[in-house]
Amino acid sequence: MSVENSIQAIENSATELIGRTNSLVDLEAVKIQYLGKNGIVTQQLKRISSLPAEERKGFGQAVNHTKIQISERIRERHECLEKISLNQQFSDQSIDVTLPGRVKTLGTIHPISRTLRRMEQIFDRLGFHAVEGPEIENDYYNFEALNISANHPARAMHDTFYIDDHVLLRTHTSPVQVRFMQAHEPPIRIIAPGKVFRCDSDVTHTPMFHQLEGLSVDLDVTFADLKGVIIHFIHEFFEAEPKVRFRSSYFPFTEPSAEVDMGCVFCGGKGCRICKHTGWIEVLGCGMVHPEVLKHGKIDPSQYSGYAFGLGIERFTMLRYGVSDLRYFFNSELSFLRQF
Ligand code: 2NL
Repeated sequence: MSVENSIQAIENSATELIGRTNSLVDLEAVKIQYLGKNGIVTQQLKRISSLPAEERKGFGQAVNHTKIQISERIRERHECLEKISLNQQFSDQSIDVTLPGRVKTLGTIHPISRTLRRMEQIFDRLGFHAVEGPEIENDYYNFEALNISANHPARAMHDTFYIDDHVLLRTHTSPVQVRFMQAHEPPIRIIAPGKVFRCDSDVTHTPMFHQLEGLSVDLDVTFADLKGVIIHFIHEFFEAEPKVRFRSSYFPFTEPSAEVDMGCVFCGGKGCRICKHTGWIEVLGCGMVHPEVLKHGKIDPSQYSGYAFGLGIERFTMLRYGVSDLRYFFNSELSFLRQF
């Protein structure tokens, strides 16, 4: 083989090796193998001094040419491998913007809160302002001020949670209204929503439930005003105009007193399971504030009159949303709560 041919063979084998490298590390190894201090090409250059003078020039030129060619192939391959690695990096790190996002589960408003807000809105438009008061009360505000005598069955241990002889969990939100009367001159137009507690637990009773009471005290307030407000409220709340009837009843804190029934919204009055085949559903209690209760509220009954009413928020929620069991409101079952 001629000298030129052997140099060409070195170039060919280097070119082939370079073309087969798949990483910059491999390429660097080939570079060292050929152009390094003890590389194949470098060794050829070292041979020059041992050649006869007339061969040196041609040999030197051939080796240098090969060295330049190999360097150029390495440079090209380097560029190519760098591009491949960069593209690999891009595709590894790329973000697929078409993938679905992470689902954020949002909470929902509890149906009791929804009903409460709805009631507050309706009464707000009628000029009633919502007020709150303590859930832990004393027997004066919970019973005495409401004309509930000491021997009244509601005062018994089995109906009321007592903390001690005089301190208890309120059994209705009426104490809020008594406190409000004591602190404000008429005209008074308030609603008192909130938690109430009774020592009672079965399929249709929970020891804690929610009540909304209303109170209006002014000059010349009559039962007709009460009827107007209650009928309007029922029509607004149910977004329908069921019949409403006032049935004579008794509460210690109102006189006269009435219970209010509305035509069954489920059967249209024909009779069904929900209205127990009467065509009527009892929804609230009301009446003209008893003069003794006005006096406890520091209001002169010879000058002012007032009406009051009380309703259960759970019951209204069940009727509006068709909830069949009271216990759904308290057992935190997500499949139930997510419907609202
Ligand atoms: C019911 C309905 C009612 C009242 C609550 C009340 C409050 C004051 C004065 C007079 Cl401060 N009355 N509230 C009146 C009538 C009915 O609740 O079924 N209760 C057992």
